[in-house]
Amino acid sequence: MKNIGQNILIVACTGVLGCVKVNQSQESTPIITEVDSKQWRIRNQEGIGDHWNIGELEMFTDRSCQEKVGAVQEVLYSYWYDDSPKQVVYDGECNVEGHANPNTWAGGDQEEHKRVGGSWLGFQFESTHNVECVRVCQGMDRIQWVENASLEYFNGKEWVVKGSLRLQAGESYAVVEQGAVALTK
Ligand SMILES: [Ca+2]
Repeated sequence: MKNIGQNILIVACTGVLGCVKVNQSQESTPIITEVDSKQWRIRNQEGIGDHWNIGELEMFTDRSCQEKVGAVQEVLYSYWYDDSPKQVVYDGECNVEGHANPNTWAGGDQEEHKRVGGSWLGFQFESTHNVECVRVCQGMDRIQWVENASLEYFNGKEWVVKGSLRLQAGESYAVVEQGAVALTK
């Protein structure tokens, strides 16, 4: 975790988005944004060789990755390759088998899904949260997992990038970091 130095608390309000609290560091970066949203997703920030495979996705409201967000209302995804039940991505089983296994999510393998930003997986929760960390159980085959992803939330109008995530093959935890997201739509 980066030292954010001495912080200045800024509360910015707009009619559409409500109030967003921003801890702005006097050391230039990072800027940690607190935002409450029901809808969160992770999105690939590098090209994918095949389908992105995720067997479990968890989100946490703290940067120690202890306070897990529960009460999933709906699974959000760019594409769902096979007939796996949507619950497989939040059933507590850290499936890393990949290859469109029945107990994993597999995104699309067409070019539009393999390009940067072309695949995403997330949740709509029953209540709003501020996500700071994710646990992801990805496939182990290098063409089915990504190292660089973004964490995004829906603000009522559009998806907004909160920051970047650095993931690993199989199971990994990642705390959101600011910047370093080169989103190509
Ligand atoms: Ca699972």
